[in-house]
Parts: sequence; C-alpha cells; structure tokens
Amino acid sequence: MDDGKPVWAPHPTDGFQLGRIIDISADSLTIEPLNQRGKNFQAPVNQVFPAEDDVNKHVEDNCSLMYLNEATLLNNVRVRYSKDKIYTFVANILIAVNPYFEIPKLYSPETIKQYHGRSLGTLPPHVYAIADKAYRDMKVLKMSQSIIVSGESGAGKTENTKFVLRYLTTSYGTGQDIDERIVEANPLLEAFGNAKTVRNNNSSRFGKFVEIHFNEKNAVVGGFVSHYLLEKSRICTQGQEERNYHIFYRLCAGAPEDIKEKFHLSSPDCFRYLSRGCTRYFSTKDSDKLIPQNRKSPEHLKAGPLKDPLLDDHADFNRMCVAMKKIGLDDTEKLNMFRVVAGVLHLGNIDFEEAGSTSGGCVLKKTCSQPLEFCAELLGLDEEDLRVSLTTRVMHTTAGGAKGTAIKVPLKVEQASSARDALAKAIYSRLFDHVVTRINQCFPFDSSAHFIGVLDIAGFEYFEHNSFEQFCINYCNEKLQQFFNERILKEEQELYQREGLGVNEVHYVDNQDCIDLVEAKLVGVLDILDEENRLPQPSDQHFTETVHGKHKDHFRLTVPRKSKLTVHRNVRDDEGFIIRHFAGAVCYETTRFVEKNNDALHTSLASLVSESKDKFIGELFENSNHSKDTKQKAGKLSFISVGNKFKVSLKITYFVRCVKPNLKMVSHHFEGAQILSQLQCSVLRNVYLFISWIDGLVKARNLKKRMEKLNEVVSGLKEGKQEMSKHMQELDSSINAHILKIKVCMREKEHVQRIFLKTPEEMELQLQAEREQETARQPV
Ligand code: AOV
Ligand code: MG
Repeated sequence: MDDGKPVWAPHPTDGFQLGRIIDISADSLTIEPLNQRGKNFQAPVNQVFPAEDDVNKHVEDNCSLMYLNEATLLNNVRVRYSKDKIYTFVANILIAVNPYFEIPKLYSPETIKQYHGRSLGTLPPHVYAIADKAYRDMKVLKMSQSIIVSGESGAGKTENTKFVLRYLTTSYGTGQDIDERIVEANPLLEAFGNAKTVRNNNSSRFGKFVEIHFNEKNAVVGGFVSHYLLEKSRICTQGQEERNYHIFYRLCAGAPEDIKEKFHLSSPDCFRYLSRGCTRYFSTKDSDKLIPQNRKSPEHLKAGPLKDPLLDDHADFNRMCVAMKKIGLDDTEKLNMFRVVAGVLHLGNIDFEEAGSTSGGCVLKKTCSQPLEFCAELLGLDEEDLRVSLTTRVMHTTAGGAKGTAIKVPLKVEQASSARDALAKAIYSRLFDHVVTRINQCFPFDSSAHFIGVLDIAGFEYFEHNSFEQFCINYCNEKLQQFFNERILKEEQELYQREGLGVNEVHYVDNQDCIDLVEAKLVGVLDILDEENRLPQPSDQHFTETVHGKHKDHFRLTVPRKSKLTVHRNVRDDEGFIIRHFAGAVCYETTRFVEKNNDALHTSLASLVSESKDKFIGELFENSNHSKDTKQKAGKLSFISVGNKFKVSLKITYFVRCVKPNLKMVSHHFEGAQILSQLQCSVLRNVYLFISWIDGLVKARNLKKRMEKLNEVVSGLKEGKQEMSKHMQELDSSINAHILKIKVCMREKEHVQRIFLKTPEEMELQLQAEREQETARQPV
C-alpha cells in the first residue's frame, strides 16, 4: 500500500477517508488526507485499506471489487446509495440500505415481471432477485427455502419482507384471493403488533416467520404466520417519545362516531396506557415540516396530543379496515377485536388507593367507577366481580397439607395495580394471538409440497438506557446468531474441508455460553427473574444481586461500575448488569424488570375472564392454563420452536441484510461511520465473516490449482524416486560385492606378505611375539 496509491483511512463521521501514506512506523502510518483539507494524521496499520483505482466506480457485487475490505465495501455501498441503488450483493447475501423515500418504479409490477425466472446476477441486485432465486431453488431442489431478513431497528426488514411476499404471490400465485390475503395480512399484523419507537415510527414489536406454501406444481396454495415475542410491557408503559400499539390510537382517531360512542372512546390522552411516554410534542411549525404533503388530512391536523405528526392514525384506521375486509374478516369479528382493545384502555384507567382500614388492602379510587363500568361492559364481566378480583386474591389455607378453605386476601395498592396490568397484558396478548390465528385461517391450504419462509426479526438493540425489552430482543438475536453460526458458517466450513479446500477457518464466537446465561434452568437470568416474581416481596435490586451472585466470574456477565465495556458507569451495581453479546456489550438497567416480567394472572382474575359472559372473550381464554401464562415469557420456548423449524426443513438460506443510513430517518443522507458500525459489529458482522471466508475461498481455489500441479510433479518425482532407489539398490549390492572382493584381496595380500616377504628367522620371531601377546591377554 505504500506505493503512493490512495488508501482508505479511518474518519470519525464518514467511516473512511481517502489519503496517501507518507510515513510508516512500526505499528502506525502517517496519512495525508486527499480530497479534504485537513492535517496529516496517524492511523493504525490494521485500519488502513487499499482503495480501488476509481473510487467513484461501483459494482453490483462487492466480490468483484479488486480489493475486498470493509472500506471498499462501505464506499461501494455509498456510491450506489447516492445513485438510488440501494441493493448490493456480497456473494449471495443482499445488502439493502433503507432509502427512506419511495424510489420510483423500484417495486412496480413491471419490475416484478422483469425478475421473473432470471438468474442471480443477470439483473441489478434486488430483493426480488433473492425471492426468485429462492423460488427456483425450491423448484429444482424440491426443498423448502428460507430467507432471513435482519438488521437494526428501522433498517427496513419489515418492508423488504413485504416485498418478498408480494413478489412471490404476484409471480407464482394463482391469481385467487389467497395471493392478496397473504399480502394484506401485514397491515393487520402491524396494527396490533407495531408501534412508534424512537428508532422507527412503525417498529415491529414481535418477530414473525411467514411461510408461503406451494403445491406440487409450484403455485402458491396458502400461507402460515408464526409469531413470537410480542413486547407485552408496551401495553402498559412506553418509553419517552414512544407509543403503544398503533391500534389503540387508530381506533381513537378513526373509528366512526357510533363505534366511538359504543366503546366510550375519546382522545388518547384520556387513557393511562396511552398517555405515558410520547411526552415531546411537536410544535405546529415542526409538524408542518415533518408531515408529508399527501398526509395533511384535516383530521390529521386536528389531532390532539399524543398524535405523532408522522403518523396519520385516521387514514391508517381506514386502510386497516380495508385490509381486514380483504382477508375475509366480517364486521362482527372486526368489532369484537375493537371492543377488546377499548376494554383494555378502560381497564388501564382503573386506579386504586389505600382502603384506610386496618386490613392493609386497597379500594378503587372514587373517580374510577366509570372505567370499571365500561371495562366490565366491554369485556362481558360482572362489575362487582371485577372490582373484587382486582383488589383481592383468593388463597387456600393449608390444613395438614391438604387444601383448606378459600380466603380472600386484600391486595395493596401496588399489588392491585400490577394485577390490573397483568390482566391487560394477558387480554391484549391473547387478542394478538387470536389475530394471528384468524389470519392463518384466512389462507388455509389442504396440502403443500414446499414452502418459502421469511424471517423478520427485530434487530439487536443498544440504547443509552436498556431495559427488559432490549434484553428480550437481544437474547432473541443471540439465538439467531447461533443459528447463523451453526447452520451457515460451521456447515459450509465443514463442507469445504471435506472437499479438501483449505479455506481459512472463520473464527466465529461460539455464543452458547451467552445463551445459557439467559435461559439455563434455575441459574439463567430468566429463571432467576421468574423466581424473584414468585417471592412475597420481589425487588429489582434483589434480583440483580442474585444474578451477580450466581455468575460471579462469568465471562459474559459483569457489574456496571467496574466495567470498562460500556459507558454506563453511572448505573449502580445493584441496578443493572452488563452482558457481552456477540454484537457488543450492553448495560441493562434492571429497574422494573420484575414488574415487566410479571405477566402472571392471579387465579381469581384468570378465572374471572375465562368465565366471561362475552363469547369472544371466553374464546380468547379458552383452554387457558393459568400456569401457562407465566411460562410464555420472553419467547423462551417460542423462539426455540421457530429455530427447530429451521433445523428440520431447510437447507439453503438466503440473507437480506438491511442497513439504516442515518439516525434522523431521512432520505439522501449517508452517515458513513454509523453505517460502518452496523457493518462491523452487529448485523453485517457475518457479512464480514463471509467476505473473509469468500476471500479465503478464492485464494484456496487458486491454491488448489497450484497444489494439483505440484502434486503432478510430486507423483512424477515419486516414480523417479522408485526407479532411482532400484538403481541405488543394485549399485549398493555391486559396491558391497566389490568391497567384499577388496577385503578378500587384502587378506590374501597380508597372507602373501606374511609368507613370502619375511625370512624364516623373522617369521619365527614374529610368531614368538604373537604367542607372547596372546598369553599376556589370557586372564589369570
Ligand atoms: P424494521 O422492520 O427493520 O425495523 P421497517 O421495515 O419498518 O424497519 O422500515 C422503517 C421505515 O423505513 C418504513 O416505515 C419505511 O418508511 C422506510 N423504508 C424501509 N425500507 C424502505 C424501502 N425499501 N423503500 C422506501 N422506504 C423504506 V424494527 O421492526 O423497528 O427492527 O423492530
Ligand atoms: Mg419491523
């Protein structure tokens, strides 16, 4: 690199900058920046990379770059992004940068037609190309295929997943209802499972695996959605500037007046579950700038507080209703769903205060008789039963080990509040399960030959403050990473080893220890948390101390204060823990972990709802096994079942890696350093493994050719050597024969000398001397 040619050297905001090496020391280089006015600077040798001759040139597949390194990769993606080419291949991984605006014709029906049946590489990189490849592989190999879409929050996973589904149903559907239903299921899923977060205005708060099923003739016959890890804590509380699930606001904003009246709905800020979080409101001036022109509907501008200027809840409500109709839900079902949503909102408004008696219990605040009445009405419950079940719990006295009489134990204010929240979480998450079940019933199939599955998983999250939600999501990503490690890297590596290709071994970090730390029986963080929830007086602090106590010297876990891993040293040791994830260390603040984990419905509440007079509510809680509720946390079991699905059925996997170009969520803005860190540490870390692996593969292929040539020479040499050793043996034996002859001659010569070259006296003297010598040698 020191031949005067431009190099890529680190840059604090752009990721890399062009420069020229002007001096070299033992471990650093002095770089003179090009293109930018700046001072010479030092850079570590391993952070400086050779640049392509023409840095403005871009390629469709990074593997065809002359120099394959993270700087040229970033530059290639940057140049393409500036030309609205958001997709780039790295071998068969597709990188997708979120454009944050609609690129004309990029996803049009004409484009769908273009990609139909075309091999990878014949058309520009596109998520359609990956979808078509998966389809063709399914057809040829007669095997189900999977596409994993990953990336950080807001990177475009859900959008790309939808494009894959649309492509497959449009290209290979039968033109019947089913095709459209698969596509239209998404707005409905998003209404109930997506919410505005600080990273994404439409953030999926659940993971999903969508399968499109095909018959023997490879035409679409149906679909199936598996979902896991709905973020339940969001139902009751949201972070600052975040919102609850879209459906709540849409219903308040868009429902027709008669429905609003029937369900006693008003503005979102009248409801506790909607009025926490989202505390910063935009001024009219701000929102003018932020609202896209086409979204400035009068209702939108009229919206009160908690109305996000970027979201048009009114219009979205109408769109959602269209989707519900298209997938085949009738008005009764739709209203049932809305009624439960409204019921949850009123439930949230029920508040408690100390009873003022000696019992230590609590009563409903006087102002709460209306929310109680509305909630009971909408959920088909008896008002008085609901009041009693919220403020007391039934326990059985134990007499001599046997279950004794049932007694009502009064609950304290906090206990009643958390019972109320647990009920809200249980009802809403059951409703979400029901929505998914109904969606699945809307695209049924009798038999299917194969399927293409698309996994849309919430990306690794790392904020300034990280709580239980991030803990769950990152745990899930850790599992996905393990899957990636095992399926892709390990298996491929073994394959190449079997083929005799000496590909450089890719050193991926085995993260089993991190997964064990979270999910191991009894000692895993999740089990410790469950155990804490079962204590009479659970506390976040005690939970945190137990975690630290059980894992004192664990490599993956450490206390916040002493750690140099993160910048969170202001978190006390009993307020959090740091976990070293595959993508970096994250400090989790454990305040409210116990509360957020507490989904357990106490028996009285559980039986209250399962015996609801309302058929719909009754069905939601049908087969309700109360202990099951406590188990359905953090997706511990459900993710595994998705993982298992991969194990049994899939052979080939495609990866779409989504990249978020900037934190502002705006178009035409490429934050190099920020993107580089996505490439380096989290989602694209694997692309790097792939690059180094592909790089190794190319080298190995060349090496293999050279080895073959060498082998030819060696085998030639071997033959020659055998020939030679035969000659050598012959030569050896003739030399030996000659040596023998020489020895015999020497003896004869000596003999002759003895006999003929000495006089008889000399001979006698000699013999005498020899005899004496012989006698002297005899032992006494
Ligand atoms: P995510 O799924 O990766 O985040 P989304 O797919 O929801 O991210 O994308 C976020 C937003 O970016 C979308 O609402 C669109 O406005 C925009 N966007 C994404 N991809 C495109 C595209 N190809 N063209 C135009 N706009 C796009 V999360 O679910 O938060 O992890 O949990
Ligand atoms: Mg998403």
